[in-house]
Amino acid sequence: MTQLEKWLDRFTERRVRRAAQLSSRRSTVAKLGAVLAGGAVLPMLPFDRSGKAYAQHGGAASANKADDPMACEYWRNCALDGFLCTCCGGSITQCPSGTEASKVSWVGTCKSTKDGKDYLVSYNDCCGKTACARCLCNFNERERPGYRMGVFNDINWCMANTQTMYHCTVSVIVGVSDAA
Ligand code: ABN
Repeated sequence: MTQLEKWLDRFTERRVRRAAQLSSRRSTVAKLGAVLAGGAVLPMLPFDRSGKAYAQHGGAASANKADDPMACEYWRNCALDGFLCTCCGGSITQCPSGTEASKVSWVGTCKSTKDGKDYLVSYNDCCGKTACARCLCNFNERERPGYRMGVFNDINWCMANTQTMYHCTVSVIVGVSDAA
């Protein structure tokens, strides 16, 4: 199964589960159970470090990709899980037309290849169209499981928007570390 197929599987599963929960009178009990079970089990689960390992894998070619906004390896994408908006008719910071930025987001801290500084990057999902399905990327530097929501990337952040359909993800710099 390709990475894209796996991602679409997870995406579809989540939507179906969510629809089922919303339509069931037992959803409150189910949610409570999920929270209790999740609280007990999640801390025991291993972190997925595969994206990081993949990021560290390349040589000269990946150095060039680190400066290419249309490549998964672009330096700002160090904690991005989703489709790059640069491949979907948008830009690094602009959602494609017909979509709007998610009202909530997750953040990552990525080292710039230009000046070596650490930047705080806000990843906003773009919402309102079906999944773009181009340039699927999954990097997880400093990413944490769902109980640390602000640094959790494996969720559809369009959930707080009126249009909840996920299309792609932009990465916006919101801060810089002045540590040397
Ligand atoms: N935050 C990107 C994303 C969207 C939908 C499902 C998983 C991950």
